[in-house]
Amino acid sequence: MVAIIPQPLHVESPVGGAAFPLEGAVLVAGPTEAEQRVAAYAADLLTRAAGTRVAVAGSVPDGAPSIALRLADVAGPSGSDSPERYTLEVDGSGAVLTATAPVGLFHAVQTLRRLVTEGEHGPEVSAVVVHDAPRFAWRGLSFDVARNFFPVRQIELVIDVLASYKLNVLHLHLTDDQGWRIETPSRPELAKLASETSTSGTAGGHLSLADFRHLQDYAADRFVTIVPEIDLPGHTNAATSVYGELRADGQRTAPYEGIEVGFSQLTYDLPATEPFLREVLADVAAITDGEYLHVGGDEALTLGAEEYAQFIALLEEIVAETGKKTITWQEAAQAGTRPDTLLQYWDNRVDSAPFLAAAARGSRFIMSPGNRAYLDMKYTAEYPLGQDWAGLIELRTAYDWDPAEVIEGLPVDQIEGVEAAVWTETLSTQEELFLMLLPRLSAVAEVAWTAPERKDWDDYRARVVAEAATWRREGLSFHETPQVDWS
Ligand code: TNX
Repeated sequence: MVAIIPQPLHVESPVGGAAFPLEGAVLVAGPTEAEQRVAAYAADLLTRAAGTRVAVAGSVPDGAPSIALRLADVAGPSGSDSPERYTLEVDGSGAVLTATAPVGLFHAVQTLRRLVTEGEHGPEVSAVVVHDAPRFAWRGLSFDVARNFFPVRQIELVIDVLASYKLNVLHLHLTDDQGWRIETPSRPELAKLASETSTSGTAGGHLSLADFRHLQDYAADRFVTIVPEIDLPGHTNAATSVYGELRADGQRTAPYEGIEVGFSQLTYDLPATEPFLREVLADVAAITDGEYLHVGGDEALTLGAEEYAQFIALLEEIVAETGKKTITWQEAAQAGTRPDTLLQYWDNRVDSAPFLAAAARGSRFIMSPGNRAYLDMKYTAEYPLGQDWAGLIELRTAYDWDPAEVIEGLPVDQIEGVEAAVWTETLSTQEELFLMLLPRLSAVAEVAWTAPERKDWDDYRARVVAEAATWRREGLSFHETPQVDWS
């Protein structure tokens, strides 16, 4: 069985097609730095998957099987013009991976890795032809490192998993009531004084500028873009615990280690507020490679509609002045966001009229419906980790949905893509984090990548079994849901 996740657009397994052995196989790639980097990544990935060394070479020794990476103008399957499209052809002599851009080669490598099986005479790759391209351009995970901090190595592991499922955005929720997790040079007190708290009572922490630089490079090597979120004007207790001048009463708030939401806010009319926003957002923009800054906008429950709208307009103006584009959570739609502000949909309990109105103004959406994509929801009522306000999310629930059907009447071409989200009020260790992410993140990845007519629960359920071997090998925990026969 060809067990690729996410399911490609076209897969053909020629009847009686021969496999090629990985023992003695060499990788060859075009001369550009990008191709050579993908080849080096492929060598490492295939070596780990096969348990035998697969190395990059300048040329192929006579008769040796080869894995060739080529940049060439491949026609997209079903007319796709996605720059991420790729073709993978495997026969008895080796594999040819073709793409118009390095990112397509990278995706082809991830597909190839899943074709490695243990044959009679060692690891091999079976004959197949794959033509593939994504449904949505934006495929990500929102990761809350504010309620509990997760150190650089654990964020790297998350990036590796994203890349393996062809997800291309890591949205880092860097600030919240419980902590400020990013160094901001204009306001060094924030990370210094407000990062030692967390909901688990554990040490806390923050990313230094060097950490953030490193993570962006690590992600870029895997064709993942980091989107930083500074959550404003609610979810701001960490900031007000440092600066009393951000409060109407001038008093610093107490550090917060609970899991309530919606109680904290900035105050628009205070003299300290706008300089704070400008300095912090300029700092974050200056260190961000990607084109987007996420400014939150969720659950500012203590703010009146008018003051909230003033904040959203100011945040959009400031972000635009830094040269970046704005993302907000869905609530900002009510404030009348600019058409080029991306809106992230999450709370499926509310009326969709404001989103349809925003869509009519030209807004585009990232779909993160809480009842499908919130991977901090429990699998079942008895599951020890997670929350349940958006519902219980067993694997099938995370799999069986179509982003185009979440907001009735929203034109599908205004859906930029899909993000899963993992909030971490109840999660503080690597083990807990991955129990919630896996296997569900692979399901949401298929929602984001795979054409709806190519999705099938029973087929996915059979394919996901093979992932467990990789997770075990990489030391990643996962929830052995009874919806899958893992044996
Ligand atoms: C809602 S989703 C929140 C987060 C919480 C999450 C817990 C969103 C934009 N706001 O602040 O962490 O629920 O599930």
